[in-house]
Amino acid sequence: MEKLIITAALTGAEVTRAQQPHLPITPDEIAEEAFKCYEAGASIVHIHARDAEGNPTQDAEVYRQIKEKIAEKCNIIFQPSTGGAVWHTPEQRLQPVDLSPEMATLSCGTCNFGPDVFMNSEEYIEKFAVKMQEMGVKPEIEVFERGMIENAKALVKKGLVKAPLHVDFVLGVPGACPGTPEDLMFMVNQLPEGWTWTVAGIGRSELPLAVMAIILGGHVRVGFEDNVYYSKGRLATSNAELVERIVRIAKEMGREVATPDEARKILGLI
Ligand code: KMH
Ligand code: ZN
Repeated sequence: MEKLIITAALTGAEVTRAQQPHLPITPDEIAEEAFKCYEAGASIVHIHARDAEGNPTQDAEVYRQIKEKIAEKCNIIFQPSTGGAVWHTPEQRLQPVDLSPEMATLSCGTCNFGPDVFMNSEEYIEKFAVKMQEMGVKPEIEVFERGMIENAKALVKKGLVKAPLHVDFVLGVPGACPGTPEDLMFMVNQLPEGWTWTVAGIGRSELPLAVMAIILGGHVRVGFEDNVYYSKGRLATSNAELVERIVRIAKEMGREVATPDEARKILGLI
């Protein structure tokens, strides 16, 4: 089996300090947390920037600061969000791609997102894909619902992205696909040969789906964006604590953990 790529999704756009007192918000805090996750065994950091008031921002300048501060500390793969928050415009969301990061997320369809709607029309999915191709950015395809896999396949057919793709199944978002083992299995079975995948289980589904991914040869995403708890009723003390647990479980199961450069090879970044 390939080595395990662990992504740490540090901040997200929705989580607040009231929900998770250890949430990293400033560029310095995010870079420090990224470094701790790198030391723990993560090879990718998925980043959402926040402004000085702690609100989600897609401002390229803030992402640039975070990217540079992380690069000063370690060689972890920097993966900014183009999902942003549900209220960001597509143009705002696309800004971090101007920094030519190695990867960025590309959500491949529209779904409910709690009380809101996470809007990704065909027109904008294609615009995002074209821009990423221009900037030499590998998309991580965010899949919240089954049809989004077909939208990603359509992008390949149109030559807007290059196969094999790397997919992140985001399962358990209220209003979208639940995070049960059956849901993950069904999704994985729809992927074309050679595509790679990771799973971000939301809330209590984070750990069981991560364990499934370790067993099935997929990869794992954990972090405060998806889940602020270590166990029922006990908040995690850091994103790194969640990464450390995945490393321990993977080792116990005989699955080695990829370094950032090993992850780059698996994902075709080098
Ligand atoms: N915050 C969500 C609305 C991504 O990062 O690409 C979208 C999201 C996906 O988090
Ligand atoms: Zn995100």
